[in-house]
Amino acid sequence: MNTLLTQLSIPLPIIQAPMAGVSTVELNVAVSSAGGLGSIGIGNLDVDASRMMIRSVRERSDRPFNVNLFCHRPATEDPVRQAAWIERLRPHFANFDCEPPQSLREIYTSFVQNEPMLEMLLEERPPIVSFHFGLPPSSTIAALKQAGTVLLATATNLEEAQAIAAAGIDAVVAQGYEAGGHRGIFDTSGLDTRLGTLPLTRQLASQLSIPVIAAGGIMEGTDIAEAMQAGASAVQLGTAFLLCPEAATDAGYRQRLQSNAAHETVMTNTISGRPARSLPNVLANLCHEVEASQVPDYPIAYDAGKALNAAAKSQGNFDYGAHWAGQGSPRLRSLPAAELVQRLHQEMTS
Ligand code: FMN
Repeated sequence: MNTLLTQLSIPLPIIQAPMAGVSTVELNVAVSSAGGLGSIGIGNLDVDASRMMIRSVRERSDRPFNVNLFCHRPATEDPVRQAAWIERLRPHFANFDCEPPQSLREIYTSFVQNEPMLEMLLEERPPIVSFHFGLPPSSTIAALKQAGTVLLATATNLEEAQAIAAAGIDAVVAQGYEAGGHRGIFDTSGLDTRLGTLPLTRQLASQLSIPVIAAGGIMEGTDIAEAMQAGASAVQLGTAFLLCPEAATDAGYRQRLQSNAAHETVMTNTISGRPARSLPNVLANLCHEVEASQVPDYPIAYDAGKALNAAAKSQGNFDYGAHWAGQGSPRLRSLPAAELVQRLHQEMTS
């Protein structure tokens, strides 16, 4: 018996990854209605916008859904590094006749120190909450569990997964190096073992007593079957949903996902300040020129990246976007989300 599916109250072992800024209420509802688990990412939103998004999901569906938060170590201000980063980007802004911002700020508040966000969650009581980049304080975990919330958290290695299990989290998302978007690694200054999805899933499933959800490079039903064979109780797919009409993927992003760029994803920290797998573009590729230590902390660097992308996009240039995408991108399918979930289910069982 798959206890995770019982815990999550879903029939299919398919989770649509939370993708802050890209996964919409519509995507969530379509996936949940098809029997998977839809997720919304609120790591980039303030309390009011998060509450509205949760309520909007509830108005459209009575299915379970997942709400995802960022638990990164709060950024350390470094005025010298930040000023140098602004200067490095100045010529790129000049390409669009724009001045860079005079200073950069921490654009997202980490959930590890966001008491009002916790209060909102305790009031709204979403059925499932997941954490990326680390864990919140144990008092926060206890309060959410007390409210009956099922908790999930991302791990990229065994040590993180063991910390997640020890903290009382219900299931771990095993995020392989293939995965699109931000790497959930807790400490970006430490060693990154860069384990692929299947080896990581096997390792965690054999070492932990909590269920494992495999994430990274899963695009087709056969990938799901393989991940389950490796010990996963469910899978989490992000990139696979990027071309769904319900996703907020913009036109430039969609176009690049369907180009040769999809074959050349890069793990870069120059867009946001944290390693993330992206389609190659001018901003992503800066990681080949600079030392990681030259890039401001996450999400301070993201403030500059977003400003530069806005300047470029306003002139029809898509070379500076946060075009997160996994190694599975060349196998992307452009289908409505419910149809994609049905197709994945058929493929995994045939
Ligand atoms: N994971 C999170 O926990 N929170 C996020 O907000 C988030 N945003 C993402 C945005 C995009 C566009 C993508 C592609 C992934 C994002 N991820 C996020 C990572 C996913 O949770 C998941 O680990 C990843 O998508 C799995 O690999 P795949 O993209 O190859 O399916």
